[in-house]
Amino acid sequence: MKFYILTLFPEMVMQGLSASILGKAAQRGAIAVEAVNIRDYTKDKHLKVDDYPYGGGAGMVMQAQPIFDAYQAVRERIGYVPRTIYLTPQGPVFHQAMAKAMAKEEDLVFLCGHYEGVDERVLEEIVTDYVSIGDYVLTGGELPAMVMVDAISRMVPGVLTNEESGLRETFEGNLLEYPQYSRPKVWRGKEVPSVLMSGDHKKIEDWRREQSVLRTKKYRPDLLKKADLTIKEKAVYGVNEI
Ligand code: 6GU
Repeated sequence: MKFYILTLFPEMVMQGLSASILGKAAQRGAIAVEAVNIRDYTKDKHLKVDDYPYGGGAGMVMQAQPIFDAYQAVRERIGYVPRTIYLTPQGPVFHQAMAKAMAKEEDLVFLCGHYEGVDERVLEEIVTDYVSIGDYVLTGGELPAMVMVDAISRMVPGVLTNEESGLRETFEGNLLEYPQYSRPKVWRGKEVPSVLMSGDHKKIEDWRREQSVLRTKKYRPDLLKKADLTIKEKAVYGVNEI
């Protein structure tokens, strides 16, 4: 999977995505990340990439030409019209199933906006998906792009080791993860739950499942409605059937 991130802040994106698991995955060639500097494509002699909005109002608007030319350079290089995501609070909210679906693409292009927005005409020309990462406003699309690249990369074969991908995951089955403990057995007077030291794998599995359901009920009751629960679990935990 190759990610192309069209941005005015290429260093920010590359720094954020070169550490830890994604950095190692890139070294192995499981993913590749390329930040494309929109400013490199401006035809303005002062390297300007924004201008005042027609009709007036606060702020500046990113102009169509540099963005379109940056996009075309990628498009010509890969030889087809790629899925192109514009990060905007006006899109549908990103979720795990979207990450999974996008991980199947060969290439993904992200357009990171700034200032008061992007000239609508270039969005109409190149964008295939409008995506938000949540109901709050950020100063630019870079952090959302990094969030999406992280979540999508984890779903690309070869990015996580066997052990990492074998972990039961939050949002698999719409349940939150159970609590984890490591040494020491007692820390600040707090003991590790004894069941985890019992060596009884069935009991441990049942306890973890119960903890997942209880946590989801407590912190994300909205998710619990969609969770894969057995009839018995629904009765025990008081989850209403439709
Ligand atoms: Cl994708 N972009 C910006 N600028 N703000 C956001 C967002 C995206 N998602 C939530 N807030």
